[in-house]
Amino acid sequence: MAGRRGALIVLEGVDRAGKSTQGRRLVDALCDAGFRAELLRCPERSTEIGKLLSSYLEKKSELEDHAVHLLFSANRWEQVPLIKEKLSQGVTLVMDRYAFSGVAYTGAKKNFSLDWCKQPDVGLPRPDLILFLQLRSVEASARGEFGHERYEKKAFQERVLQCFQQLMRDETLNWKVIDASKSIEDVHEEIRALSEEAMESAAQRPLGELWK
Ligand code: 2DT
Ligand code: MG
Repeated sequence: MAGRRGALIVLEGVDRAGKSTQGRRLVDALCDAGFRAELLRCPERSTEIGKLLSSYLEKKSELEDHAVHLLFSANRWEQVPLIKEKLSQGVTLVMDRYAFSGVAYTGAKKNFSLDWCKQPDVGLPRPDLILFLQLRSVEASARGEFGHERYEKKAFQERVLQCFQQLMRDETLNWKVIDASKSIEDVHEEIRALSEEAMESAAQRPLGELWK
């Protein structure tokens, strides 16, 4: 149908939940089914800001906590023109992390309120669907050792999960909690079905603004 916009679908969750695997699977399945779909990620490490973030995550550089929070947000804003253009062309976008990771990871640090953390992302394109891949930390650790990037520590990840739980109480957003301990195939089927529903309803209404 001409003029149908694409849907903005976000995958969130702690490290190891399977977001990147599921994001690729989802985009492949949607494309195989004849939809137009593309994968984007936050952070997008290829831009100038993304390179600063990548170096920070790899612990090759230090940045002040507020400053790095704003850089993560800026790295989303720099993708907004592309996001809007693709959606208006009818391309569904699957995002591997988004503003919710931004809030949850900074909010897990000491002396940050979730409210402060949300402010720089107010007004971003509002997701039509947020798939939260839920995995208990024992199961996440059972998937093997964490990597060596910043934040890849069990205690920190538990605080991140608590922040996500708070964000999920916002009933104005379309959160769906997925049991990420199931097989790759079962998780995929569930999120593919939810995504097709979201694409159908997104086509009926304009793109909204986040936290506004
Ligand atoms: P991956 O590239 O493996 O997903 O790790 N993060 C991410 C933040 O602290 N703030 C943000 O806004 C975003 C999007 C989560 C990226 C790491 O960066 C953290 C893990
Ligand atoms: Mg990671």
